[in-house]
Amino acid sequence: MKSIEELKAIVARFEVKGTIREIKPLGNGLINDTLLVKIDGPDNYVLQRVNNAIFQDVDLLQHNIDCATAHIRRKLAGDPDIDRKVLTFIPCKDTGKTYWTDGETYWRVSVFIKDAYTYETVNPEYSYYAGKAFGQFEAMLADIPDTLGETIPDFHNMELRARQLAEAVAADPVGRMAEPEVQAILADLKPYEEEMCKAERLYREGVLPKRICHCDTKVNNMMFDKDGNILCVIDLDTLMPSFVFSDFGDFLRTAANTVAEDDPAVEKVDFKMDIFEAFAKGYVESAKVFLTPVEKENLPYAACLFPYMQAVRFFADYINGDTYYKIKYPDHNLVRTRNQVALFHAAYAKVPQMKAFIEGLGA
Ligand code: GN1
Ligand code: MG
Repeated sequence: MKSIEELKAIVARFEVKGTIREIKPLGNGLINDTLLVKIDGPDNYVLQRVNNAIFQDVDLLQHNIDCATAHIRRKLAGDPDIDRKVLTFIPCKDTGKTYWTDGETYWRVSVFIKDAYTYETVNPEYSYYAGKAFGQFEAMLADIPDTLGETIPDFHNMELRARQLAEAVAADPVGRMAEPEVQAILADLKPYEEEMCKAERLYREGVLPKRICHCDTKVNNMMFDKDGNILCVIDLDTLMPSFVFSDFGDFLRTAANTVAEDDPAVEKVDFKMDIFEAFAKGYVESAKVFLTPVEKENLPYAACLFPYMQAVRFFADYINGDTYYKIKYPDHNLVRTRNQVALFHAAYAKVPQMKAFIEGLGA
């Protein structure tokens, strides 16, 4: 990690206004490093080091973000609260681009949104608002004139994730395949693999579109105002063409779980139907302007796919020796895997109920 003086020098590369008072860690993302920059001036800022081992084309990534935020800004023109409803990235003094690199590390600065709150858990009322907000977010981006690229190619491609797990199992670089529990988890996941790859098949058949999605719709990536209204969606690195299942499924993966994604108490894991219903209602209300019947009828599948895919990703990282996700203790990825496997089973058992609810929402 850089020293405070080095961080200050990085911030000074950007067109920021005011004098820096303090720089301190912010949030708990698993990929990038995020810092709050307190300023004697009109705005505080967020400084982020973009993990370029994972996001290998930061120029493309910021291009996506610049296009998307500009497009949303055009749609919200005239809204007095526009600066809290869409992120503002600060250009770099030298290049005018919204990131700066020393050739090894990549940094960006955005305006810290005032009087906004993020949550790790939400009640049904907030889930309904979140559903509406993600539907609106996708609707606003549906007619973006620019071409956006995949910042992580095939990010939510379940076939690829299954292959990566199989490769990890075959390579077994740190000997974890010798653990009986690892073998048991593998056997537990395998029977569902083909079914979970359904989205890729529908895409090949030409009946499932890709749209610009957020692709990291964890609960804590939404900003609420003090009254519970959604201000904006943050963490836009994974904004890219994907299936709507990404945004629908990943929100529920975090919001409908009775516990956090890394809670070791797997017996407490359950899939909350009230959260599902509230979120689905809000989402379908705002997404119905573009949602096709195939997308809509597969929303319950999406609710299962994301715990499944996340289990596969955490599990592959555990087998690979923890090279991708930040971990806080040695078997953190195994604990996360157990949790997501339990969530997958809980959601899967509720598919008939979910289907009935979605059908009841009408056209
Ligand atoms: C990562 O960095 P963060 O916490 O927003 C990951 C997501 C996972 C999530 C699991 C680029 O997101 O896909 O769902 O962890 N992001 C990337 O908590 O892999
Ligand atoms: Mg995040």
